[in-house]
Amino acid sequence: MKDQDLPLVTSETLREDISRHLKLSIGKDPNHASLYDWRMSLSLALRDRVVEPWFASTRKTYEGKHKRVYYLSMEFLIGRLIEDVTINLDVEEAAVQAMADLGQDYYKVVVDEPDAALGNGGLGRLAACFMDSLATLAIPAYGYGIRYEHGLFEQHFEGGQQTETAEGWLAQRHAWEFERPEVAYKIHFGGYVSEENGKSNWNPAETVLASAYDTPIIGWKGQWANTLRLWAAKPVKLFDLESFNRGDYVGANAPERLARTISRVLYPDDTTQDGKELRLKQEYFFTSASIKDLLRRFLAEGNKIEDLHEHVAIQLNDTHPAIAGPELVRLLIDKHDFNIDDAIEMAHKCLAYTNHTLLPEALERWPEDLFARILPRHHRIIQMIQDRHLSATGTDIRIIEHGNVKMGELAFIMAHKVNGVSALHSELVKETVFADLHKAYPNRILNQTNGITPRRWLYSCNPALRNLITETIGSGWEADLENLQDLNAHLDDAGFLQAYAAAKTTNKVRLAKWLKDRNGVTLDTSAMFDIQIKRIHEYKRQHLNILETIALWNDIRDNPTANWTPRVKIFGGKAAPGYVLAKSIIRLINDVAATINNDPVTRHLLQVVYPENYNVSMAEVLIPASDLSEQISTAGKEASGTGNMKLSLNGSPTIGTLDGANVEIREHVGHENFFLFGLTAAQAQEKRGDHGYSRRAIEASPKLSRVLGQIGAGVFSNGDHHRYSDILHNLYEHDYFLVSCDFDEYFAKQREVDAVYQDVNHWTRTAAANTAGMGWFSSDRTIRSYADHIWDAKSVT
Ligand code: GP0
Repeated sequence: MKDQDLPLVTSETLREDISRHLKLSIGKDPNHASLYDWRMSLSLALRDRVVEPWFASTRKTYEGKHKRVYYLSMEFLIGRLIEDVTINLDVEEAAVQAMADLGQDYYKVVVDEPDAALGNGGLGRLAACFMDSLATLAIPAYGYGIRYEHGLFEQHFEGGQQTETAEGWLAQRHAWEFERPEVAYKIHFGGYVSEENGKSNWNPAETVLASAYDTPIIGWKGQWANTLRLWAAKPVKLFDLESFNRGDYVGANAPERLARTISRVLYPDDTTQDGKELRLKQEYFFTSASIKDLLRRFLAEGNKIEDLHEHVAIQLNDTHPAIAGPELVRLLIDKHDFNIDDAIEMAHKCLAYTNHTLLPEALERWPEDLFARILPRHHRIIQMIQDRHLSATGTDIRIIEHGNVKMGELAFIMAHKVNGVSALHSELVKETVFADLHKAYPNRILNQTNGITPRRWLYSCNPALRNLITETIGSGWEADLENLQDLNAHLDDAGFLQAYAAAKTTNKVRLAKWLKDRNGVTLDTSAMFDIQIKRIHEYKRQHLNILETIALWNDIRDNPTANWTPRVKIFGGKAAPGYVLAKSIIRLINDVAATINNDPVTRHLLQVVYPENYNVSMAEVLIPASDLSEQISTAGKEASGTGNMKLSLNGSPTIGTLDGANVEIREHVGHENFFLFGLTAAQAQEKRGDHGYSRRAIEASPKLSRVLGQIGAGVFSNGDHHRYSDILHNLYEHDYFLVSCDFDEYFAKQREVDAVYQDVNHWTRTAAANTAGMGWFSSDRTIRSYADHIWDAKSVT
């Protein structure tokens, strides 16, 4: 990539553009403009500056006939965009100045933007980081997804219990997108297949329109921009005039309601699937529109369909878009006269699939009758794909089995490459979920360890550390994160360590202020900020953390004058609305917080805070302020984690298990800078065969027995003995996630953390070593590796 000069953006030109947009696009006089009006005007003025590089990128891709990457994902967890754009265009200073000249506070405007929360967690945020890196690396790419009217629900706590309300980011105008009414495809469902002269015809029962909305995604220094194209469902027929004329006004709206339901709401389940018809329709809806769109683009450029794989790489982000295989096969047969074998072969060369979990409840499978009813033609195509696979491999590994269509098997068989998301996870993929398929296709599985974009997750969210890094090693690290290694030469420099600690304090003060404004709580910023932020799930073991908190509380009360290390335990995360035990864990954390925070004996030493509605924007405030990163999943269960990378990069050492990418983080930052505990994946698996292990482990641990006894006695529930019987029963009787077995080692490791924290120099060096060692975890590295090993795609120079 050539480092061309960005067009000069001064605060004056930007100010003029903001004023013009306020007047002509928003229709407001400055005297009457609201915060919203200013935000729209600023966003539009910034968007104007993305358009040129966006056009230029499209032109270059077209002229050079470059291969394009199509990233199909049900989720894109974008967050806010103003800062993203000012930072990538390097116009933050100008924007701050321009707004100040207009009498406005830029940062107030920035935080007024609602998060685009079109995802649940790690999987969706990974897609967003990948879009950032694809643009930064100038790899021609489209992200394809759904323009949900309602993103992930908003979480509230009522009496400590999670409640949910609908999220409404599109209630306001979304300034970043361009509507493309001319780009629309008919998407069909249901009906039946008829045969005519050896050709199959699909006679669908239902049709909706997929209508495109484009958001340009600008890379670092504004050198390249790609497109995030999201599909909204619209009715083919706007309105049923006949019903209206009959006086049936509700019925008249039926076509519209039916269609819009498809892109109405993001399913809020993270790593579980519940086989709902609407979900299958969503998957087919966006996948079909995307495949039709990429074929149209490919043919419009005058290419021959036989060369498709040389110009198109399609990445399936999990199995949600796995129907892409049969859909592409269908279109090649019906519209391009391929025979079935050639069509399958072509689809195979274009498609690759990423697996994100081994949890059985996440593996998508559809009841065959439901599947055949919604997608009758694809059902048959899948049978043909299966037949060919069975005879080619001589195995008995089926896609359709026991009345289910298994999307993992479908994705694996159709793809030319299948990847896991961390070294450990990819090995487990080979040994467990896809063991048989791996034997049948031994060269198909490879690893691509996840990464995070350093632009959002350091440069933008942590200006204090960003400035120190640049002062210390110069700029360049933003797009070449391995440069952070140069910090290693400064780890024994007292001045550097002092500045490093000061940056952390700045961020902790910022977080404390944020929490004060939001929740009215006051934090001791010299206390260790110990943070666990992620979806609430048994395998992530937030309950292990809160049980350890209670045990620590007990110990402090037993001996209040000992040399304790003050801690603030911070939790953030949502539970799937139907996940009863996860919701119980949330309530327990809030109950424990209410008790402990009111204890005059301990409250200067131990505090628990759990701000509601954790999202990308909250992460941007919490992560830079973290001292300790909790990555305590049961080994073998967390595919990778990416929050672990963000925290470590921002100078928050990990207390964690050998799970997911923790293993690789520990190698990169150095074993001495990582607080390891717990069973390994192999030991965990073995332990499960050891009947009665949890009860024995609890009985062998006085601390844990005491804590569980307190919970059962109602210490945190106003004397209610039964409020947490689900959690207690689970721990005593099953404890599949081995909380009981890892408890004592976790508690002991926490006390080791306490001791190191008291040695300020030692602690700061540990934190800084984390930053220095994390360069490899840039999503730029991940994307380069996908480009080389899966897509055969190149950066445009
Ligand atoms: C995995 F299967 N992940 C799934 C899913 O449905 N949703 C989801 O967010 C996550 C994994 O749990 C992860 O380990 C991983 O880093 C992420 O996908 C991206 O690969 C932590 O969030």
